[in-house]
Amino acid sequence: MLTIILGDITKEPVDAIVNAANTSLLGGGGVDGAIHRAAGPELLAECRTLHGCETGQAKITKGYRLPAKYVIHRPGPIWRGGIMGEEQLLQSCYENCLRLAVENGCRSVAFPSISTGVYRFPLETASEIAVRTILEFLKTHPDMEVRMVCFDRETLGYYEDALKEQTEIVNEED
Ligand code: AR6
Repeated sequence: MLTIILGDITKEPVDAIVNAANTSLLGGGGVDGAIHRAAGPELLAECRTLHGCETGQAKITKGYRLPAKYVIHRPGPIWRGGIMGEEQLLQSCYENCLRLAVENGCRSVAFPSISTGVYRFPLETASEIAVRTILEFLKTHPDMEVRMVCFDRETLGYYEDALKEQTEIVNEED
């Protein structure tokens, strides 16, 4: 099941939350900063042992002081006008995180809106890619619970519209 909510991902009591990280894995602003603040210094200490993460890779750590058991760290693509394969990169970002969650026995995963903050990926395209990729994954993992946690109402609106559109497409195909 996919649910779209307004909220703060650091408060989500799920098996894993996804961090829109950068390749250093040593923290930053936005959701990354919020996750590190809420998890405490032990998270940064574990991240230091991972020696970064290339764009295209995802790495998992414990959640420490977070309600979530794990954090999946995944740098999203930086938007460079759409000519650098950003759309495909964003899709693989959601796919990698979901695969890593399954490999670690997670049944519930929460995502932030990856790349649509500092990395400036347009919300309309990002929300369409995220929702389509998650719904595709759920076809083969129907017991998994996936939450998109939007931090502001504008973002929430885009993801809700994308879910509505994708659901209508699926219904038309039936
Ligand atoms: N819960 C849920 N979503 C949040 C939260 C929160 N607590 N805080 C912010 N957001 P961004 P990016 C939303 O910039 O574009 C960092 O410095 C935010 O409103 O965090 O992938 C990293 O270290 C926006 O909708 O991530 C990287 O350097 C969304 O999360 C870089 O930013 C993503 O915004 C990554 O940029």
